[in-house]
Amino acid sequence: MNRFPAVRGLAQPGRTLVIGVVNVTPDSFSDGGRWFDPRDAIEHGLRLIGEGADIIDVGGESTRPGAVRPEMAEELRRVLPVVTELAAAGAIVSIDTMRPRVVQEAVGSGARMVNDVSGGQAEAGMLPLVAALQVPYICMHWRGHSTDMQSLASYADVVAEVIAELRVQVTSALSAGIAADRLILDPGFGFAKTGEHNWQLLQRMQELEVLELPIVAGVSRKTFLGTLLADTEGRPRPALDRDDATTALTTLLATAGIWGVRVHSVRANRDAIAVVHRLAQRP
Ligand code: PMM
Repeated sequence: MNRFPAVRGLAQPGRTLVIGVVNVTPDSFSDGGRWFDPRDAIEHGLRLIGEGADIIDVGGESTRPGAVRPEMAEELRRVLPVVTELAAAGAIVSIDTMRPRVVQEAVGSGARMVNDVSGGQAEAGMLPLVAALQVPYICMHWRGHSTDMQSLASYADVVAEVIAELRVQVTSALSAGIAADRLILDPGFGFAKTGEHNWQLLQRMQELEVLELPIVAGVSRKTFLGTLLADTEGRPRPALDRDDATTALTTLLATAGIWGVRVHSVRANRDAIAVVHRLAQRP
């Protein structure tokens, strides 16, 4: 899958990059509340850097299905101290937000990259701002806010439609002035997608290559893995016990040449990528 293309502004180590997640939220499905205190979030981010994360993605808004959006002031209060400290410690920090104002302040505090799950669709000011700031931009496939996104999970062919809709989002990003070599695409696992849609996207990830841009995947601990690993009574596996399945997917995606993975458990995923990378070396 377009084997590790370089993104301007980021190092390219010749393998799949690891983006470590720090959710400064009370309600994320995967780790909700664990890093809500900024001091805990900073400590956690530093730990992920120690485990080999290439990028730390800091977010202050939960996007779990049905989540209520925080006020902007609250989002800023959550993320800015964490961005400031992790950037000061030398990390490449990505800000996970749909709000231009949060991007502006986070970049002012040291963030060097933007991860916008709405891919520029939530707020009109986002794309021109990212263009002006000249930072790498993760543009995710998105159909609507988390409050009602599951009702938007309807496709005749999920892969073809995600590609077509991402193409429109890319055109908007380029017309706003974002350089093509700063764009990274994400099919948006779980965002307006059922588990079945996620599996189809994973089975046909290679088709996203037609977009000719680096691809990142965020499957870590997501609900479809909980469903896959349900117990004999049909109870889904809890989010914190889905890391082995996440690592299995990382191994497969890295083997296929994906640019990056966004994960909670950095060490296991980084180790899997090291194995894939070593196996690919030929004498
Ligand atoms: N998933 C979540 C949040 N941010 N960003 C990108 N680019 N891709 C994703 O799949 C993604 C994201 C939700 O998961 P979390 O609550 O575990 O952070």
